[in-house]
This record gives sequence, C-alpha cells and structure tokens, in this order.
Amino acid sequence: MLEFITTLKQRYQIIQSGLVDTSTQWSTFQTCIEQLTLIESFLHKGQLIEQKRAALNIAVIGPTQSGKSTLVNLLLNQQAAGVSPLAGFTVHPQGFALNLNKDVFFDFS
Ligand SMILES: Nc1nc2c(ncn2[C@@H]2O[C@H](COP(=O)(O)OP(=O)(O)OP(=O)(O)O)[C@@H](O)[C@H]2O)c(=O)[nH]1
Ligand SMILES: [Mg+2]
Repeated sequence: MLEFITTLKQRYQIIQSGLVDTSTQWSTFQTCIEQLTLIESFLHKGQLIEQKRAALNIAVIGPTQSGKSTLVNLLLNQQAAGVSPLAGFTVHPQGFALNLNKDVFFDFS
C-alpha cells in the first residue's frame, strides 16, 4: 500500500508540474498531494512500529476533568498519571513511556 501511495503521489506531482500554479487544477492536485503525503507518513510510521523501529505514540487530549489521566493509567496499566476530582489538576503536558527499549529507539548512530 505504501508503494502504491508513493507512486500515486509522484504521478500527481509530475502532472501538477505541468500546470500553471494559479490554476484551480493545480490547487486540486496540491490538496491531493498533501493528503497523500499525510497517508504516506502514516503508513511509513506504521511500518516502523511493526518492525519495532519506532514507538507507538498515543496523544490523549480533552477538556479538564474528562478523564484523560485515568485513561492514560488504564492504557499503561499502572498509576503513572495523577488523578484528581479537582478541575485543572494536570496543568502541563505529560509524557509516559512503556517498555521503551532506548537502545532501539534512541540509536542515532
Ligand atoms: N464517573 C466517572 N468518573 C471518572 C471516569 N474517568 C475518570 N473519572 C473521574 O473523574 C475525575 C477526573 O479524572 P482525571 O483522569 O483526573 O481527568 P483529567 O482529564 O486528567 O483532568 P485534568 O487533569 O484536571 O485535566 C477523577 O475523580 C476520576 O476518578 C469515568 O469514566 N467515570
Ligand atoms: Mg489529568
């Protein structure tokens, strides 16, 4: 699938390069190319996760008291994030890592 998306994007870019960059068609192709770039990145990240060359990242966002910290603790299966009935308890963005192998994920050599 990734190869297909990459090829499709390249073809769109070739076609777009032959269009006037103020035309509606150019803008339409630009939108498609941007969407394909996002899909490409998503699929590539998925491959890296499958190959255990990248960690799965999950962002939990929401209003105060919506249960974000509770959900994080459930996902991690440990009491990592502080939970409170007081609104605005978690003030700053927090990051947690589970079973992270730093030799794999932080090898920039
Ligand atoms: N009834 C009910 N209460 C919940 C649920 N999830 C969390 N809570 C309670 O809601 C309150 C807030 O939960 P948190 O997990 O701290 O919410 P939060 O989104 O992290 O809140 P802030 O850190 O203030 O932004 C706590 O008292 C939790 O015990 C749920 O599914 N049902
Ligand atoms: Mg919180």
